[in-house]
Amino acid sequence: MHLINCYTVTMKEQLIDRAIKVLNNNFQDGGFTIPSKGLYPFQWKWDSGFIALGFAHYDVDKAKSEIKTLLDAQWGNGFIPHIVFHNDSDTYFPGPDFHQSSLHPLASKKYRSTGMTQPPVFGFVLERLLEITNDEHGMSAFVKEQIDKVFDNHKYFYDNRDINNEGLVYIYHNWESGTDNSPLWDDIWTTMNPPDYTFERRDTSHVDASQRPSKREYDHYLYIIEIAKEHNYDDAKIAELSPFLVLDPLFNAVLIKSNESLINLYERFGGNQDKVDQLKKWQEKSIHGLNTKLYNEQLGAYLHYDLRSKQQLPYICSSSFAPLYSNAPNGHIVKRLTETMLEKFGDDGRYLCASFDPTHDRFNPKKYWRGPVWINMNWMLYQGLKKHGYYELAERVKSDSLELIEKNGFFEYFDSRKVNPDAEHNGYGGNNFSWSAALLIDFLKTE
Ligand code: 9WN
Repeated sequence: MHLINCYTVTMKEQLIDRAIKVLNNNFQDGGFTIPSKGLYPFQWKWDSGFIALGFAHYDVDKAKSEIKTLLDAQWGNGFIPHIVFHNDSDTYFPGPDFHQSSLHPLASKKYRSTGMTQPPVFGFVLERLLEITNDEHGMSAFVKEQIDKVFDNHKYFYDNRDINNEGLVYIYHNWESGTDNSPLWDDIWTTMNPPDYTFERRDTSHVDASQRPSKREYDHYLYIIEIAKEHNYDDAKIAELSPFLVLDPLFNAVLIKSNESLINLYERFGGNQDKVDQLKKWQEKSIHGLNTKLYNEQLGAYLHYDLRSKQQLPYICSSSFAPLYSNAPNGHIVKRLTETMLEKFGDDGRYLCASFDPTHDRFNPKKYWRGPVWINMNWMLYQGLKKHGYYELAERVKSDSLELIEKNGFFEYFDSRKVNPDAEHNGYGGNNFSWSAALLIDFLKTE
């Protein structure tokens, strides 16, 4: 039996109180929330979306502020950066002086940021805020105020990053995927030979190096940015020259899910028929693209597609199941995905859902996106499994997430092995991590 089923109301309340403390401690004077003190001292794009969902359950003003501060950094072309440097901090590398977003002519004049993005979560976040709120009137007004910025962000993606006109948008950096050092990228690193840069890592002064990417991996990460900077972050040049150019099933599934939400919201508010029509056109093409170019029937999973080598990358990871969160997969595909998840990731000795295939020799149970369980991925998988009627599996993903946090704390990621011979606890990376706290609140408050 999973631990969470034995929880009393008091135990749940205590967990929620602890989560609230984490979030409130990470909230900054500027009205935004950092993911984790020291390790991540700025505002991150997809973190912000998940964080807002936690706040929405107990402090609506903070939820709104989180979204506003992030969307306020949108560029003139609709682009939303992955880090907004509202403040100065020397505990993170690479910072604003390295990224130099101002090289792009349409970059925000108000905020320094990176010149790359992250999964477009804000469509579904706005819709979820309306599901959570007790103040439908006030929240509708807020969503109406913000929604066009999210639409413009989707337009940016379709106008600039769907280079084959197939409804699938590229990412040009592993940091855009959100799943930074996944073993998926190893094949791409072998096609590159970046300089051996000299720089001072900051992450490994907060977290044990065995849980973080290697120095050589960072060389690759910096090299791709140097190329983008040489071309002032111009999208067409990046599409032509970046050694990393990938169609990511997580990124595209989040875009599709957020399209769905934008359609629902615009239809609910009325007007904006032109935007609804446009979203529906994008959506049809994207779903077709996802199910043809990224789905692999033999492996029973969605895969990444490398636009440079023009082939699917044959690895299964938690992103392979992310389309469950959207309406894209049909009944047959949903069934295949759940079979693959159970067969490869779901034996009794494991918490769901490891970030990379535990049966593969590139799996590493402790290292960042090379194996550990991440709560934001589990939250999306839970929503998706529930929506497609796989209630038992959904409950397992949820109770595993809660048990991992309850036993270990609000860590950034967790070892999927139930009996872990390497450590006293299964929590790794940054502690007091904001989205682990925020999504625990959403899990427990919506029971
Ligand atoms: C680079 C903030 C971010 C998350 C990413 C996670 C990690 C950054 C890093 O932290 O990435 O963006 O420096 O390692 O991989 O998903 O948004 O929490």
